[in-house]
Amino acid sequence: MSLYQTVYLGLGANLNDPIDQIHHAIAALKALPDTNSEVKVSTLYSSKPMGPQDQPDYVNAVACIHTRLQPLDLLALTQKIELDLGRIRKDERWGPRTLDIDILLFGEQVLNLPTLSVPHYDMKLREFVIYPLLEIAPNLLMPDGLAIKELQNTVPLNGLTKI
Ligand code: A4P
Ligand code: MG
Repeated sequence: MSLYQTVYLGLGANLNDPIDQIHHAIAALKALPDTNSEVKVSTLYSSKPMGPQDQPDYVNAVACIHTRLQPLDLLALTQKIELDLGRIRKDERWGPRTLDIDILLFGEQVLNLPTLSVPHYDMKLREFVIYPLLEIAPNLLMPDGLAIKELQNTVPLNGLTKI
């Protein structure tokens, strides 16, 4: 049995040249320890901000990695990538950010830890997660058996466009 888990990550940025931020994030994911350097990435998408509207549109993408890292170790490393790329954590929830990396799915695991919930709590509702995810994993199932494909019927595009 392989020790490697298939992990899907959501990438989002809306400040400081967001396209560049996403490209740097992808390069950093390829360099993660105990992780295959082949990283599958969706197209980059432009999306309307969820949350406060007085902020720029986002650039979003989804990446797939194969890793032997444990979930909390991966979280620590993705948070380090966020910080290295200059994110300043603010109090405002859903406010603008240079780079946000969300762990969407970690193999088939369901985790409800104080610092990590997997699957990501809101992924089923977000067009900027579902459509990029479908692009790189059209037949993907959630741990509860729900096909991501089904979510196209309930999640409107809301202006999501490929860049
Ligand atoms: N945490 C728990 N579960 C996870 C997980 N699965 N992946 C904890 C990553 N982190 C997870 O995150 C707060 C804490 O969540 C972390 O310390 C971690 O222990 P954060 O990134 O500091 O806070 P946040 O991102 O401001 O809050 P939140 O609620 O996670 O926001 P989201 O859900 O990430 O949304 N609009 C568009 N169009 N596109 C976007 O990408 N993103 C956001 C942020 C708002 N609006 C957006 C977008
Ligand atoms: Mg987040």
